[in-house]
Amino acid sequence: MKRIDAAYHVRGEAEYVDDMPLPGEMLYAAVFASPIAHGKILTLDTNPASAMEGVVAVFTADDIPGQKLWGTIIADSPLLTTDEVCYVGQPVAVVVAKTQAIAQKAVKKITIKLAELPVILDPREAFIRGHIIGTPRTFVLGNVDHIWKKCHLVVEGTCEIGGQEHLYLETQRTRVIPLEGNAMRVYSATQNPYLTQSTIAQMLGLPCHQIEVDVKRLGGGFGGKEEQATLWASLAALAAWYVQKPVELVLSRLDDLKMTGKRHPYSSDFKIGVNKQGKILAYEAKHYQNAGAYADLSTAVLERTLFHSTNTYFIPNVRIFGASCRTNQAPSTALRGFGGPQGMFVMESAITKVAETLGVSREEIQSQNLLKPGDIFPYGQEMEASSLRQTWLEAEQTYNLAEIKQSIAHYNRHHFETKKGYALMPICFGISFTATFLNQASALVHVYIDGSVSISTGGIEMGQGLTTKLTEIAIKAFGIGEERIKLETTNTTRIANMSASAASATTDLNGNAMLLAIGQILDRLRTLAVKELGMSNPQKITIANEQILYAGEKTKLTWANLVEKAHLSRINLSAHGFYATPGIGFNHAQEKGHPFAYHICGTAIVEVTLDCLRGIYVIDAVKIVHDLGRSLNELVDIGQIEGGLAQGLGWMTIEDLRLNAKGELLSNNLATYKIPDIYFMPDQIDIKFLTEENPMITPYGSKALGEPPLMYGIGVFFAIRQAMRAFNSQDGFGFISPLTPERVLCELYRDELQEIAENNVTSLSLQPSK
Ligand code: MTE
Ligand code: LUZ
Ligand code: MOS
Repeated sequence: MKRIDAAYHVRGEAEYVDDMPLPGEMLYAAVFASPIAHGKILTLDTNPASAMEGVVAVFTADDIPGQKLWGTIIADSPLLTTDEVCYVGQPVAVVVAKTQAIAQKAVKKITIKLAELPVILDPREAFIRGHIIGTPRTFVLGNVDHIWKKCHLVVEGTCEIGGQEHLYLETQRTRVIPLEGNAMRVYSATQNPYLTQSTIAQMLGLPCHQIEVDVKRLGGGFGGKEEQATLWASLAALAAWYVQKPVELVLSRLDDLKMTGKRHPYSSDFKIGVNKQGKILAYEAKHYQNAGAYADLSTAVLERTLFHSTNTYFIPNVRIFGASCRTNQAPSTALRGFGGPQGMFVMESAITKVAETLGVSREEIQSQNLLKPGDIFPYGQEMEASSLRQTWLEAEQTYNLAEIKQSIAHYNRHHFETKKGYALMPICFGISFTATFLNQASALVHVYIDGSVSISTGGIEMGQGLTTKLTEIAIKAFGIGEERIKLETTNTTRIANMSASAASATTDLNGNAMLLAIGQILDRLRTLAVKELGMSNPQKITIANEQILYAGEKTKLTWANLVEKAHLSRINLSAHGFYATPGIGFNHAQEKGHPFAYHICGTAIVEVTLDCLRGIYVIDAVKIVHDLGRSLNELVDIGQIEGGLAQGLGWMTIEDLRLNAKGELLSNNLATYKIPDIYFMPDQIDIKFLTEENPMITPYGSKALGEPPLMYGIGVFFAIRQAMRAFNSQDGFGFISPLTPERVLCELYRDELQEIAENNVTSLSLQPSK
């Protein structure tokens, strides 16, 4: 089956918030935001804005009748701030005007006087000062302290890991329509309709049932609309509530870049000990997470960092520490991988340092420490997946690793100014929200008398192909044609209390809820069918190609006439399904449990060529073996793998978020923040799937897929590093991401650059150090 919305996208017919028919008299909101990263507000003058022709109203925190703070985990974030500003771009006031242009002009007329306060951007500094969100966490397995002295080699190091911008195509956007009786309908580009509903209700002091949130699809979310769409929706709702007219709030790209949070930067320490054979005996990591100014999802992101801190390796003695550190930048938030990639990067860095110190290949260390089924993760769960080693071996064999290594060695012997490198990147990613209660979903299914089907779930289509996958599931479950099935918008009046569409679990959760609803309807239809056919066993009824079969044999009944008969027999053709993932849980006091329903595994080989005179590199190939389970739609899945990979490669290499010391974002537009394009992507992307059915309860043996492929991209860092070492074998390249061409150059010629700096040299012939 083709992707359901492909044709709409290609024809430009796909509806987003902006494509909804304009209501009469729509007003536009714009946000006045803090110009500095930290300060006390002395005075705020909104009068010049209010006085402008075309301005309808200006709102500040004083106008919020209900709760002024919001946040899923810790409600510490002001919707509009009053006394203090804590990051550049923090909302202070909302202007509502007749046009977007007037609203934006009016924002510029607002004046604010601030007394500047110290700006902290470094998570370690925040940690030392005790600016910590939630409580630091420590996962322990075995006892590292007893083991260090028994190790053949112990190495230590530090990683600096950059953030990442989501760069969804559709910027944050909400349109709010007031309805009769103090109700409101909210069209919002959010991954989290219930959070939007409940936050608006609490802000206005209304019951949730007064707020209806409706989402057709997003122009990308990538985690950036899991928590943070809520703020903009709430501000639009506040305005619409007061003026009782439709109000739209949309962030321009530049405002979106400046005002919204990004992937968490981390500063981490590692210590790793191995025996003579390279078996890892002990591993310790300390993660200082740059959480930004408010809690947002940071403590959950940190938790996932801890869960994935040993990546694909079994290590008998482990201690992982992590702290969410409050800094003066926009609150860091969910981004594909949700802290997992950071934990895995540090682990891979530690292994790299071991391999470099011992003078062996990375994969020699990696391969002998791979998790086997039954191995224990530091968080107490047993590894259940048997496919990890299989993906590793298949990657080695299918892509002929021996030959790749040989040809790279050969190339490097015969080239001086360009060098090649490769890296293997195995991944293991836990599927389930780590907050167990979020692993629930519901679905509402109606069969109409004409045999057509309407399906609502709590899942959000954000480009990941959810609609296509849910349709595939419904087709299979009902045994009817695609044209019979319609996936409705995601709406809080049809589906209550949904979790965010996130954690790669949207199809698993919502698909299972939908199957439970469909199952109820099918049970009723089967009972009717045996009656109609004069048969006895409803279990023998199946439906295929819209034909009703009994024991596999065609009967006189079709889908269409069975449904019609059901209606005439007063049989309920609607059902609500509810699903909660069984068997998961976590004990926070002990930091042990079974948080994940299952794990996703795979292995990638990344190959690069580095121009050692310029620092620029080409990603030659990425070759992946991925355990996909039974695919619901292979085209969608390939798209997710390639897209996730692109995002991972970009995070590690060219996506360079820069703030100055005042906390102002320097990479604040698409000329200074570069993401991978078609030319940056490797010419060769090979993907091989393992297709064993998922033994866990998922729709038709499928496996979750959305986030894991991003983590294959981590390999590129170590492939480039290897090429760097082929040119300049000095020790002491940093584990600092992103590894931009500029950074590569600075690292390759560190000694020369230092000489320039120290001796005020004006010209220098660049030579590799050794
Ligand atoms: N793919 C597209 N095209 N757009 C997106 O916004 N989000 C990613 C991933 N793939 C995203 C995407 C993220 S962060 C997640 S958690 C999953 O999709 C969410 O969808 P799923 O649960 O259905 O995999
Ligand atoms: N969101 C969340 C997530 O709330 N909990 C999670 O565990 C998670 N994991 C990945 C992405 N988003
Ligand atoms: Mo994805 S980071 O779980 O939205």
